[in-house]
Amino acid sequence: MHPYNLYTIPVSLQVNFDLGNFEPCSELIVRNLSDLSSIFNDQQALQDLLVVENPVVYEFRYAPFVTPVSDMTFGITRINPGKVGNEYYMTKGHFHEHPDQPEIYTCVRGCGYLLLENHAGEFKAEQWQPGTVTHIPPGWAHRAVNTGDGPLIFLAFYHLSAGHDYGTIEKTGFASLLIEQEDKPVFISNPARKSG
Ligand code: PAN
Ligand code: ZN
Repeated sequence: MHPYNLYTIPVSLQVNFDLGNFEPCSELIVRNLSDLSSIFNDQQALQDLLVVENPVVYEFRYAPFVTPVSDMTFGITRINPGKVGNEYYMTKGHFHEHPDQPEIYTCVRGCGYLLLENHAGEFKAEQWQPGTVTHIPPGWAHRAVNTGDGPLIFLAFYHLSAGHDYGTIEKTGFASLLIEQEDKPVFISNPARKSG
């Protein structure tokens, strides 16, 4: 049994696209820099930052609309602007636990990239601006990266039962990193890349 309310009659919520939140909201996950230490390449830069502060890298809010026969879920993520060394702030990234589960992301504010990688090691990067909708097919790990000066805010639509498998992509890392060079985002291959 999951702990969520049952929504057998239609309901609505109100999203604030500027702030990247919605009301009413009961489920909030905040990821600080210290929660994300394994995903950044420059470990020295990470440690230097953590000595001074432990900033919020991103916040993720979600609303599971669970009925006895369905579990559509709405989510909104706000990634703050920032970098660790020259690598931009980004989400942890994950595969879905269930291999038949897709997702749709919609960028509503800011700019960046969605990095995607499947189990065969095929890598793709989708450039984002407000209004970009990306379909994430089943079997593709996904990570959003904020390359802008302001927040990157995106909506997510998925099934709650899709689940999150963080461990698989954490072990290998994504094939490419997005770093800033001469004020521009540049892809480089991940020096810490391990084969799966
Ligand atoms: C999203 C993500 C959200 C936070 O709703 O869960 O953006 O990213 P991480 O889960 O990688 O920390 C989603 O893809 N749900 O399936
Ligand atoms: Zn997902």
